[in-house]
Amino acid sequence: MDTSALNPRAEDPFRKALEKYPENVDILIPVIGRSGVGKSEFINAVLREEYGQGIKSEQLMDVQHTLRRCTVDVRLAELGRTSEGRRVVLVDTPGLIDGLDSRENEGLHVEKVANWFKEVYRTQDSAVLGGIIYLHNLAHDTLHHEDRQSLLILKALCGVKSLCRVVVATTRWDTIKDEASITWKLRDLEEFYGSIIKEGATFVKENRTAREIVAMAVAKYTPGAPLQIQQEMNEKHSSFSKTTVGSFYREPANLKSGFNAIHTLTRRMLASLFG
Ligand SMILES: Nc1nc2c(ncn2[C@@H]2O[C@H](COP(=O)(O)OP(=O)(O)O)[C@@H](O)[C@H]2O)c(=O)[nH]1
Ligand SMILES: [Mg+2]
Repeated sequence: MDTSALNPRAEDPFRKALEKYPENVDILIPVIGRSGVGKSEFINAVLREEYGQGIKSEQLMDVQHTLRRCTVDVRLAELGRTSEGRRVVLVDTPGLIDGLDSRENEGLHVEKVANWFKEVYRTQDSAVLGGIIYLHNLAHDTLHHEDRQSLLILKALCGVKSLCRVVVATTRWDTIKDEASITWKLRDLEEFYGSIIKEGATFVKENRTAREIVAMAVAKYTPGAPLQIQQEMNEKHSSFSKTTVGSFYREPANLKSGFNAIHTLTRRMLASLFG
């Protein structure tokens, strides 16, 4: 991949966001969410914006063309390095939940994401974690069980204190022609993600470019604040199954009870909307 200097323009939202980071460092921006939500496509959109349509297909992330998940491993997509040696690296991840997989398989994919966060903790000098982009499919007409479970997994990975690092953005704006429908959907989603927005997560309400969303995540620099999964795996040396998120797969009841709490919240929200 062409790694020529990124050198953002003066008005570029990247410029200010990048300046907060130490020089000569990779800024890692993981893109996470449910399987099929458009994580790989989102990263490809950034790569195309950055390098133009001439980008080679092997430089792009694999995009899912069937109902089954296709991103099964963590994969990195590097943007160019600035003259100060800062480089944004987007991280494509396996879906947190697919809905078609067995619970055991779902757990294995989340474990890969958890292990990646564990690795990042160990490479703090050369690479630092920026914000986390969490994607939601705007084209869905209803909130699914998997959306609630995926949100629980996000919360368990981050922990309450690190939810402020999350940028929630939506995909598939191009498939919805009706402006009013977009407004309604966004309003409902803002309520759905209210519990993390309250903790400082950003919910992107406008149709922003993928690159602008990455800049928002880069701006979420919180040095020296490990995620809950890093505290558990790196600092307490817990195995994945002993972590908060790992316990969802060890004891399915944990995910169910968490899910029930969100379900009650959603019911209350709907009751307040529709009486
Ligand atoms: N129309 C449209 N299709 C999208 C968008 N984002 C993703 N897709 C399609 O949705 C499918 C799943 O996308 P993918 O990036 O593989 O999802 P991932 O599992 O989250 O990585 C692919 O067929 C994509 O082309 C979008 O914003 N608009
Ligand atoms: Mg993918």
